[in-house]
Amino acid sequence: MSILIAVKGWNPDHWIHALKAQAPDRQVVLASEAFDRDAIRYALVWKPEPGLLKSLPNLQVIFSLGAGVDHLTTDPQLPDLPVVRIVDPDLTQRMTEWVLLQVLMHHRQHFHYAAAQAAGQWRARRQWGAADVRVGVMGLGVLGLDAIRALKALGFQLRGWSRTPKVIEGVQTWAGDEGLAPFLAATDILVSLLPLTAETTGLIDARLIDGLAKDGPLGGPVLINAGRGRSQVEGDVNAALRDGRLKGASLDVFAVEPLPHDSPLWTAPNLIITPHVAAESDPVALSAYVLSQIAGHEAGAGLANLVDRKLGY
Ligand code: NDP
Ligand code: OXD
Repeated sequence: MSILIAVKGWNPDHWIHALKAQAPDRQVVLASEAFDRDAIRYALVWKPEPGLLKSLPNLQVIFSLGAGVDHLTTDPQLPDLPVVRIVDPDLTQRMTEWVLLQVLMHHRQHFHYAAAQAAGQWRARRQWGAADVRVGVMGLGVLGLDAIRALKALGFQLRGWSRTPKVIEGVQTWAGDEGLAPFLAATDILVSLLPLTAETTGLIDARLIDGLAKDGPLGGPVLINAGRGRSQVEGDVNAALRDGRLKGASLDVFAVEPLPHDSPLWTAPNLIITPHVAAESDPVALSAYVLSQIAGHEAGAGLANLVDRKLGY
């Protein structure tokens, strides 16, 4: 009943150590080393080589080591097996920290004060209140709802948009294609926590940006994206930052990661770039999550947080 770890761009040793420390009786193997394919029952993966999972004849469950599963759904040979994604307080808390940090950077006029400091100037500006600012969250799932909970405590006006309708106390919500325009028109700071699917690919384009509210206290709309890079049209975001249609932006995710050296985004004004670190997958916390799911599965209790293969998230 071996566990296979296949991670790209992460240090696999951290995962193997965390799993072995918490489950010393389990055999844990790395995809980068020789292993017995017949023995693998569980695969813990982040961007596995296409075809790897198909080559494991006794595989029972695939665990995505991230909350997003587009790194799997793009594998045309993905076997028809349960795919479990990460839903864990540690990862959620990390994302909420990042969202709060970015919303506050723009709300509290970070770029103005950073420029003033660099020039050695004491340049106080009028500061509006959180209650004057409308923050709109796209994606009202595990991460979107927790970000809303924390933003609410700071006093922002809250808007939300999702695929299916939601009722959230203190939040004005819209759903689906027809709900997008009114949601955007009522949003000063847009936070995207959407999964990447066929429907969300390229969604954040010039048209969407131009639909955001222009009458808010910040002097123009702000885009914050920690969902997936392919949801944004990077040329459109870059152009909107340069011509002022976007007052600012914070991006953690990009169509190509690492962001290529020649991307114009590196020099776009009022843009904060972080290298896909908004909510890192912590090996210790997430090994505990995966092992408890395996224990439940083996006890016949079923699996939680299964991906809907038709919806793609
Ligand atoms: P969930 O599956 O819990 O929530 C997804 C939300 O997106 C749901 O509210 C869903 O609507 C909504 N949604 C999906 N498709 C559409 C659509 N076409 N139109 C409108 N709304 C849509 O996911 P999580 O909150 O756990 O994670 C969200 C994403 O965050 C991940 O998929 C991943 O891409 C990203 N992520 C990024 C990280 C980082 O470090 N940058 C770390 C972790 C995650 P409905 O409720 O109606 O189903
Ligand atoms: C995730 C991510 O999906 O790190 O968890 O992007």
